[in-house]
Amino acid sequence: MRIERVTLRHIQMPLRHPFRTSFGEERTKEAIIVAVQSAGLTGYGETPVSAAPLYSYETVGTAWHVQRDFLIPRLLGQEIEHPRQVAGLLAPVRGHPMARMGLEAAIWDLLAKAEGCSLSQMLGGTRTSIPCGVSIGIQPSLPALLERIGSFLAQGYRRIKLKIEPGWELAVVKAVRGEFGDIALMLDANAAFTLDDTPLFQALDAYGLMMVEQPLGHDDLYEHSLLQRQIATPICLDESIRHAGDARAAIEWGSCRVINIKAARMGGLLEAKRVHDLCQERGLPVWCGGLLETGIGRAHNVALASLPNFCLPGDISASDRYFVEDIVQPPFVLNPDGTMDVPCGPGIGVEVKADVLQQFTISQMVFQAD
Ligand code: OSB
Ligand code: MG
Repeated sequence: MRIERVTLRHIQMPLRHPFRTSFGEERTKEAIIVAVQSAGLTGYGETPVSAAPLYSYETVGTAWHVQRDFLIPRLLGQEIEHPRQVAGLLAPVRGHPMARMGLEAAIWDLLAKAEGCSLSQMLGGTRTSIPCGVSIGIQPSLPALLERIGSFLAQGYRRIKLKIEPGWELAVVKAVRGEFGDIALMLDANAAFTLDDTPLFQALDAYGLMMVEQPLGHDDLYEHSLLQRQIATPICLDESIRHAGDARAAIEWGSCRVINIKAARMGGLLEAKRVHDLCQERGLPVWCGGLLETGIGRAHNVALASLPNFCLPGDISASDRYFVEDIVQPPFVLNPDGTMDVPCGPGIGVEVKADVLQQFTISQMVFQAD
């Protein structure tokens, strides 16, 4: 298919609840929504960047610049038969995985729609529904946190992930175990600790956590390997794993026992699948992380999470956990058993609501092939 036209939309959507992590608080979900058109079909993708470079170095501004000036010119007018060609066309550009992801994901959707198959099928997915967890930000107080956990458990979520930072960790875990007993519980530090905090992680071993995510440096593998040797709780890496090469090093060095796969962090679904396949070969479980995506990015995440080695509940929650109104129809909903159905229609399998998308768009740019 010839890439005829690409549209970028910078959107801002109010989040239903502020999301606070060790690196900051988000009240608004920002993203670049990418639409790629060919032969009367439109494929959609999402670049889930934030306003500030706090989770990753990319921002709305850097992603827009790199897409507009370097990535889109390499794709416009090209004949693409399989999404794997995208990585080749974009190979001369270094880094900027989230900028790449929006474009690559839109082309996956476009080509799946052209073939009349679902994105899940095209990726090699085997699950028709996926187990869901929820990631809960740092709360203003302990009672507020306990209430929030209670309401998510009542909805059916199968595992709870708590964001932690220095001062919001051991006592919180103790209180949560006291209130809710043996629930599936894990922590995410977003790189807020150092090796000096090893005794804290040793103390957390007593609480039977499923895992602790990214306790140390955002770009570190070595110190995580030292920490993992000294604690029983499995370490899960998020920020540090940028591609299959990092995953291989982390496995060889014993830096983690679980990997959080986010296609946006890895530059696309193809690289995410590579990490999935490698972990499957090496016996590491993986789960699908999230970046507070709209229904478009969520659809890509759900399709990815239908691959066989996504055996743990991920950070894929229902649309209503994030937004009053999602930009896709139907919205993503949680089944009472804590699972979510994998859409089976062509491509991402959900319709983009043009009016709602327009309502949240603050700027837009169209690129046309000659
Ligand atoms: O570290 O996994 C993370 C959200 C924004 C940035 C980083 C992270 C997160 C989440 C939320 O944990 C996951 C989600 O529900 O999308
Ligand atoms: Mg994380």
